[in-house]
Amino acid sequence: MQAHDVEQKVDQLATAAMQRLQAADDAHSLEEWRVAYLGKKSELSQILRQLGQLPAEERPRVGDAVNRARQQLQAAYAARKQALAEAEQQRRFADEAVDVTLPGRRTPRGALHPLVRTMYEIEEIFLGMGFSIAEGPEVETDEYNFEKLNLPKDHPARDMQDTFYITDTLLLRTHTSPMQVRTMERMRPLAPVKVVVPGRVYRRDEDDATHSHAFNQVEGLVVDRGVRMSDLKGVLEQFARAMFGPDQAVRLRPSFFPFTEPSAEVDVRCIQCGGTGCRVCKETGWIEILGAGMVHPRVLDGAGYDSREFSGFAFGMGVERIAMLKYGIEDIRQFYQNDLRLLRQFARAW
Ligand code: 2U9
Repeated sequence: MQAHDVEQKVDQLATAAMQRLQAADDAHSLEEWRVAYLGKKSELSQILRQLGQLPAEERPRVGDAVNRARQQLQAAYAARKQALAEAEQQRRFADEAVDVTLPGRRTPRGALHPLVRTMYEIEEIFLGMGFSIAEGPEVETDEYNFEKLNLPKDHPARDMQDTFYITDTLLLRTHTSPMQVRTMERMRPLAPVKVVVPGRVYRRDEDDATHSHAFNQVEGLVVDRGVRMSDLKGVLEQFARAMFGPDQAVRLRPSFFPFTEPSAEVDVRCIQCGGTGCRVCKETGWIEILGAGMVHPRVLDGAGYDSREFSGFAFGMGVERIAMLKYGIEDIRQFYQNDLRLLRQFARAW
């Protein structure tokens, strides 16, 4: 081969290589290009190895030409490599850009259901008066739910508390009172007994705006020597003021419950109108919030507290009713529908 031909071939190779370099647009194709044009098996390397076949006086010229071509390709390779690296970095900067001026995403925070909150508020008030809290099973025996509360079989007052039976003797409790009986039996002969029992209860009832077949109660019981009706009134007055405002007045109206004698229904001044008369209190100025009475001697004796030595008072309230009055909710069913439009109105820190 003539030196002239070799030089021409080197030129052609360099030109082709420079063109192909522009097509190498990632690290992989760039490496393939390097192996093809600058590698040990590249044509340039082969030409260099075959230099010895040329006449001695021509070798330096051809050698120079090959080296110049090599240097040109090496420089172009380095430049291309850096350009690709910079382009890749720019792409990643763009891809991974974070707009630190965007508003943050808030983590939604849960809150207590208004019924649970009301329950806690009620519990807190009685804890403040020295009561303990007890909870018991929702599935009860006929004996504890009825018999021990002076509601014998075929007593007409059982109609008021018709419930869901599981067997002849097992049922869903109609009030939390059975747990108060259990508390007395467990405490006996200690005194005083001062306990409130919150929990879910059941009645065989048609659901409407103010009734639900399952609802929540807080009941309370005090048993000691010398407990009087005035103690009942004082405790309930204290409760009404803590729950509905410091100026609250309470009123007791005679009533009947099988487990208390005497019995009373307890009213507070209307929360809506303050007593002048409105739709909420049906123009009476008073609103019923709970039932209460002196524990029936038969209930005391049945739980092991001799009614000649001990007396007591008890009360019961529907948590839904209290929450409806306090928060102005007009339909009891709204508590159970989990509609966030309602629940969010009560979503504040406890
Ligand atoms: C024992 C002795 C007596 C609990 C009482 C009431 C009056 C009462 C109702 C209020 C609204 C039920 O949720 S409601 O429908 N309760 O009127 N409850 S006295 O008397 C007891 C409890 C336990 C051992």
